[in-house]
Amino acid sequence: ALRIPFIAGNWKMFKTNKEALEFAEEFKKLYQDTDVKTAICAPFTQLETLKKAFAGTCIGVGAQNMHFEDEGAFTGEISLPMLKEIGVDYCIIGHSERRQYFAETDETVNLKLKKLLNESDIVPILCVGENLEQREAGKESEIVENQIKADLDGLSADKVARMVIAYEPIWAIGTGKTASAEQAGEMCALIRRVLEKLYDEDVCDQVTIQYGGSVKPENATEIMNMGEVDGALVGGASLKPDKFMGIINF
Ligand code: G2H
Repeated sequence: ALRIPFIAGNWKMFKTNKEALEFAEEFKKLYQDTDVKTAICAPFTQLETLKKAFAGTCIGVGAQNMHFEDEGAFTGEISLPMLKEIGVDYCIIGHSERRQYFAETDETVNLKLKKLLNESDIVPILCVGENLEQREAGKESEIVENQIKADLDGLSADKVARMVIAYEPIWAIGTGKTASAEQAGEMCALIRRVLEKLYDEDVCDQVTIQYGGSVKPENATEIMNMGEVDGALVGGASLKPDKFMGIINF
């Protein structure tokens, strides 16, 4: 395969530091002899704990959000220099829950991507995807294409090539409803075609494209076997080491 499979966990707002450490100790023992890359995207308070716990392993650590300014009067926010100091490897940008509940827009997503890619080696995991109404109206391709265009606006090809993009249909998130493997494959293929149109074949070959939305050990194989799906962004099923390993060993 051209790209190494990449399965990332998104813990959302789960686990205390103590619980994160317990997970890490168990997960380290399980994650061996695999060619699949992995990372845990955790709440800010657990990032340092996880970086220390995973030191000397290939297990990456990611944040779930970041502000686009270096510092300022932005109560409750975390900046790139703060993440850099901890040494995080990844940062989720534009997750649908941030777009839905915290007023994230394509514009702020774009500013955050520019900040990350132009000023650090942290790999963004950009989330895109349509909601149920848009899917039922047959507008999913148009919606996702427009999101990608707006989110990547002004970014150079060499920067985009380093990114991970996760296709997460909003109607399949935490609902137990999974997109069919075909739907996941089709949309990941569409994202790659959009990248080829915007940049070139080289860039589009390098970008890792994940599917996200109710991925579990039971459906991981089918989804991962779809041509253009390089990985998965896993919420609920990433909270338990053995379950998450079941997906990594798809
Ligand atoms: C989608 C996904 C992780 P879950 O949000 O980003 O969560 O696997 O729980 O549907």
